[in-house]
Amino acid sequence: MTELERTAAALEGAEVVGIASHVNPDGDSVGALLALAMVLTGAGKRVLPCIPEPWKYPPQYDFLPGREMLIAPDEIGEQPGLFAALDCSNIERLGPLRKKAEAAETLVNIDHHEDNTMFGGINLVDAMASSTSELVYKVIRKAGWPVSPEVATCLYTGVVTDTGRFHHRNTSPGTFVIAHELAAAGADLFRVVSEVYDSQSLSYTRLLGRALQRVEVMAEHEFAYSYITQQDLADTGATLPETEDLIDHLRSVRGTRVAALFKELPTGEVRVSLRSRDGFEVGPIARSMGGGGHAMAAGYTSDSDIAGSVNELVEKLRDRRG
Ligand SMILES: [Mn+2]
Repeated sequence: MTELERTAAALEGAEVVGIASHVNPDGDSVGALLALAMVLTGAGKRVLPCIPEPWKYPPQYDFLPGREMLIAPDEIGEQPGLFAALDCSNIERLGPLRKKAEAAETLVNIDHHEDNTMFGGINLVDAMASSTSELVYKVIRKAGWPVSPEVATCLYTGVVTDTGRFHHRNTSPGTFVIAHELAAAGADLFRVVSEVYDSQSLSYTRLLGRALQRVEVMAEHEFAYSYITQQDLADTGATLPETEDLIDHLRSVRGTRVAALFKELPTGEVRVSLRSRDGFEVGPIARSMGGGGHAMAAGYTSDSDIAGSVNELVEKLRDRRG
């Protein structure tokens, strides 16, 4: 039996299913979560879908169908027999939901991060997949459950956002096959791009302006970076979850291969988002700093302030060049 068959069979046999995205959820984890929650509910299961910190739901995904099904982690009264972790490279990514996940009879790990720790009893992990939403789509098809237009819209959102609109290296011919099938199933293609990409808030637009104004390039490291402080958020009214795609503006600076965005957290720590291209891998750097992610899109959290974290990263870039 393949892991895909095992995953489909486990879900088919389950009665009560907990499902969770990772902390600081993105479009892929939210899309996969809502799609699986709707499909399993349709299949007659009792479904407990959660994001670990409900107040961190990214507002650009408010339009997604199924959102009203989400419950808060402390509202999970019963222990689900099966727990599905979506888009989590390790079990810590479940935050406060880790205990429920570990206590489940069957823990299913559905993910596409190359550094996945295989923490599940069933590990449907494929680093070649564009997104976790793609893997969830395959599970749904394997089990023979119907893909409604609402489910297709959620999964399409995951594919579109994790590939950067079919733009990043994880885009393959198979990605377009799945996009085609989701479009044919009735995914609302225009709504997805218009809600996710063409409807930024005025506050975020102003924050973006600040971040772009501050971009610095260190030519010797082919490195572009910028930063956002808590003061910037207070001044503009923007929130951190809105800044998920801001780094793509930094990655496109000509002559650079590595981009970083330093975001000051309310705790004073700094969240460092990394992107790279043309064969440069930032995944190993993020892991060496206690973080994780993909080869060319990764991140970590630093205890230093913004200036200190810039220096830390420059040291890492220097090491890598020898
Ligand atoms: Mn993903």
